[in-house]
Amino acid sequence: PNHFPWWADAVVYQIYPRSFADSTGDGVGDIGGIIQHLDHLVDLGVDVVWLSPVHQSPQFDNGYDISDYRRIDELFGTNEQYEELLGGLHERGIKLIMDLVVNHTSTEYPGFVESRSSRTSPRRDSYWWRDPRPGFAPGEPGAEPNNWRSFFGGSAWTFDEATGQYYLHLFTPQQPDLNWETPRVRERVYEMMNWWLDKGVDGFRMDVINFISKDPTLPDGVAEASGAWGDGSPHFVNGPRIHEFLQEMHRRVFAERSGDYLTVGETPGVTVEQARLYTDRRRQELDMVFQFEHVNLDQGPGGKFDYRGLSLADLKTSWNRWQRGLGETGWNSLYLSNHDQPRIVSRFGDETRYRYESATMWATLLHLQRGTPYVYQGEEIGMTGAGFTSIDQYRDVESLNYYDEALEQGINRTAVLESLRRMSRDNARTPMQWTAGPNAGFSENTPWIPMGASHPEVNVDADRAAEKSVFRYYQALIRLRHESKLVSLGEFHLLEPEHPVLFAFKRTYGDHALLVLGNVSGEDLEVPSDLESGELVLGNYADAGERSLLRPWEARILDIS
Ligand code: TEU
Repeated sequence: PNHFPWWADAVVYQIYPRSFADSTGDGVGDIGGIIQHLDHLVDLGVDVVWLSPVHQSPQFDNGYDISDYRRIDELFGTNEQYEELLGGLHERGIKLIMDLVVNHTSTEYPGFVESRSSRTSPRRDSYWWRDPRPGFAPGEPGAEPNNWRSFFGGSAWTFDEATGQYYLHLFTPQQPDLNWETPRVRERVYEMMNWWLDKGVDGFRMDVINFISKDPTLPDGVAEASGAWGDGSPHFVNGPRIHEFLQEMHRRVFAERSGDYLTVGETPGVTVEQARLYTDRRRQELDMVFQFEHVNLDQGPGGKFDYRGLSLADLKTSWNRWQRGLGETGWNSLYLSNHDQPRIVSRFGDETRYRYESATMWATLLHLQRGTPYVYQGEEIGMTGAGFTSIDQYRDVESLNYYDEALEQGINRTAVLESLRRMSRDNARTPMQWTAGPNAGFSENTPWIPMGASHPEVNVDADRAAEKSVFRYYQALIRLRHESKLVSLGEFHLLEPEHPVLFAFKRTYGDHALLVLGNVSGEDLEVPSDLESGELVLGNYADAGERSLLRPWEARILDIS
């Protein structure tokens, strides 16, 4: 039955608040700035906004370290302004989902302050505290309770002098992991979720939600072949009680409610099989998840800075597996950009000669799949990577830690800066480019992070006035999804799986069918003769061209019903 929920043909827009628009002149984006640009979202045609965290935070990880879950940080504004934003979006028919960061809190969260105050604190079991490894003196290398590593470098454990124990943090030492084994922890999370839903929030994007269940014995991970690197991920990714916890969350938060909500779990390391479990609507866990297979394809075993380049065949295989695997049961999110990923036009496209063509070609391949597309701020105008050349321009803790670690390991500075130029999260975090004015209209004062290199040329005003407008192309893609059940629900069929530069697939729904073609290269491409027919629905070149040829980065959608 195709009675899918409202989000089956919805498009979500992600706002990274500190880089969207600054209304107070302090160089940091804020809620007032978002309110000033709501009509940009209306024009684009999106249905939902996912707002990255604006809660009170010491900002060690740009707000993914929360110290008060019910208070908006003054850096971004007030609780009243948040309610004004919520009202402003709702009156425009746009929903707002909140970033839910509950795998960990900030070390400044009162519950952690209490937990660390003594071994007998009533909150001690809200986090993961462990003695030094037997036979080791506290603080001595190797004394950490296990060999898990933080995603941001170093051990996942920090020694706390006051109580002589270590606490677990999969991310920065300022982001201690909550212990979900403790019922009170879960209760507090559900209370907080209900508090925000009662205020009218329309759902949540759940930060690393598949990390919340750990193997409570916290066993050592398998030290990778490269030596000391302890990979604890088998013991905290998709852990033993994850489905139990998510089903309990659903019962305690959503089951009694009748509104139209959206939940999307960020689930690094998830497989198609696991995603079927997370998103099978009969299991009442999550509506959809962010998987990471396609955004890890250009990396080697050393992780994101071990750059290997993208093979199109791998991407076609991966996307086909996800489209087919969640074709009957479950649901896909569709994304190529977010605040953690390099900008797509610089990563997999051509940020110079064919910026418009490659941005719109990738958008076509993504938005014509079955699933819910996510548009990251700036993606709709083809914004490019930061183009930073000095470590002084970077702000992201992951990037700064990598720079120090890599230099310590003897990797030469040029290579490290090249890795950052390509893969740093700051590539997506340079300020949104609105106008040709100072700081591209983002702020009247010096922004918290340097403007991206493309800001003089690439901005909303210039793009929307241009002959070749990425924004107008995104409008067309989003309109197509809203108008066509085939686009939102049709079955996916990959074509030409072996072709090295042609990405071709079909979507079928009843007796309708669309053919989608993308030339993933900067050269002309001969189109296989059986893919020439059909009525042009949308293309990213001004004229229809020849059916036997795809021009550089050309995308073509044909009705072949
Ligand atoms: O990201 C989780 C996550 O998987 C990241 O470690 C990601 O793999 C990495 O950034 C890619 O290099 C979420 C948030 O999106 C991220 O911004 C936070 O830093 C992180 O969790 C901790 O909250």
